[in-house]
Amino acid sequence: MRTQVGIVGAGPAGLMLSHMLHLEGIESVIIERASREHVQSRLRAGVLEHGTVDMLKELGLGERISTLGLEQHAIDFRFGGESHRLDFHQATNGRRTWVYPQHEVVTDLMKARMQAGAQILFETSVTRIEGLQTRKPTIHFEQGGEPRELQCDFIVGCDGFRGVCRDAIPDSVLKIYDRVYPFGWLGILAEAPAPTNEITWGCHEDGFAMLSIRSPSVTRLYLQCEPNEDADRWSDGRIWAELHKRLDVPGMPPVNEGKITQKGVTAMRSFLAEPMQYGRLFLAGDAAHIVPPTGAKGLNSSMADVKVLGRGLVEQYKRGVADILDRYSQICLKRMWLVQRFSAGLCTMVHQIPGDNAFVRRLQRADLDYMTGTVAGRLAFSENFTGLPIEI
Ligand code: RFL
Repeated sequence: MRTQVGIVGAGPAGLMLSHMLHLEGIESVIIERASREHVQSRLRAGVLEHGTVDMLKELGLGERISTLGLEQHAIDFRFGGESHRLDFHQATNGRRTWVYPQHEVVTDLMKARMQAGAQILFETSVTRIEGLQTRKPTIHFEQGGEPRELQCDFIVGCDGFRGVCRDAIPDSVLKIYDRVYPFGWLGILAEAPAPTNEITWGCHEDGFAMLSIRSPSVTRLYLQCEPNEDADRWSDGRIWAELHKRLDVPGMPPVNEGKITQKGVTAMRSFLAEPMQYGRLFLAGDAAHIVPPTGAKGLNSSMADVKVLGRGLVEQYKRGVADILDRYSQICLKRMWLVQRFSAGLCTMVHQIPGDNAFVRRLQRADLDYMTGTVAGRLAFSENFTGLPIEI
C-alpha cells in the first residue's frame, strides 16, 4: 500500500488532518486500532475554544455546532462561600467558548470523511514505523493477524499519549518534560439539568469541584479525589454530598441531583515531548503533549497542531515550499508551552495539594482574588481560556 500522508490514529487530530488534506486534494490513509463505534462514543472533552470553532466552521463542519453547541461567556468561580463570576466575553471584547462534546466533534469529522470516501482502517494496530530519515517512511501494521506495510511521503503520529509513533524518535533526540499531580478527578455524567448554563468551579478547602452543562438535561460534574481512587468507593450519596459542599453558595441555585449514568477517575498530568518532528514524522495532539483537564486545552491543542501541520503539508505539496513544515515543532511548541503554563498554573491554583501548608493555601486564595477581582487578572485568564492565537 502507498499514500501521500499516513496518519496513525482516528481521534480528533487524525480525522481533522485527513479532512483538511482531502479538501486540498492531498491523499491520506488513517490506521486506527479501535473500532469506529468505539472511537465515536468515547466521552472526553467538552469545551471548545473560539479558534477551534472558527476552524471547524471554516472547514465546513459547523452545522451541528451552530444548533447543538452551547455558547459560553463566563465562568463562575466559587470560593470563600461566594460566587465570583468571571465574564471572559466582556474581558476580551467578544471572545467566547462553546460546550460541544468531543464525541460530537468526532462524529462530525467521521461523517465528513466517510462521505468523501476516506480510507480509514479500523481495528488495525500499527506496530512500528521506520525509515523516518528517508523519502519513503513506512508504517507497519497488523490486519487480520497478517503483517502489512503502508509506504508514505510523510507519517503523522496522531496516536495519543499511549501510541507508538513518539517512541520512534531516538532517545538521543527526544526530550520529555513530565509532571504527575498528586490528585485526580472523579467525573460523573448525571441526568439532571444544570442549575446554570455557565461552567462553575468550586475551589473549596476540601478539594476542587466542577460543574458543566452538557445538554439541557445532562450535567458533567467532577470532584478532586486521590489519583488512584477506586470510583466504586464513591456511593451516589457521597458524591452528591461532596458536590453540594464544594459548589453550593448562598444566593445561587444549588447543584441539581439526578441519575448518575457514568462514573470514572482521570489522572492529572502535564507532559510535553520535544521536538514534535523527526525526519518525515510529525507528532500532533496527545501524542506530543498532555495537559491537566483544568484549562480544557487537550482537544483544542490537538486542533491547533493540526492547523499548523495541515497548512505546512499543503504548502509543501502545492508550492514545494517546506518553510512551515521545517518550523512545525518550533511553531507548535512556542504556543504549547504557553498552554502548559496556563493549564499547570490553573491546576495548582484551584486544587488542594496534599502537604501544602497554610501559607501556600493563602497564596492560592490571593491568586484567585487577583484573577477574578482585577482587570489584569480577568484579562489574562480570559485570553488564555478562550484560546491563544496560532502564529504561523
Ligand atoms: P486521541 O483522542 O487519544 O486519539 C488517538 C487515537 O490513536 C489510536 N491509537 C492507535 N491506532 C493505531 N495503532 C496504534 N498503535 C494506536 N495507538 C493509539 C487510539 O485508539 C485513538 O483513537 O488523541 P488526539 O486525536 O490527539 O485528541 C486528544 C483529545 O482526545 C484529548 O486531548 C482530550 O480529550 C483531552 N480532554 C479535554 N480537552 C479539551 O480540549 N477540553 C476538555 O474539556 C477536555 N476534557 C479531556 C477532558 C480528556 C479527558 N480524559 C479522559 C483523558 C476530560 C477528560 C476526562
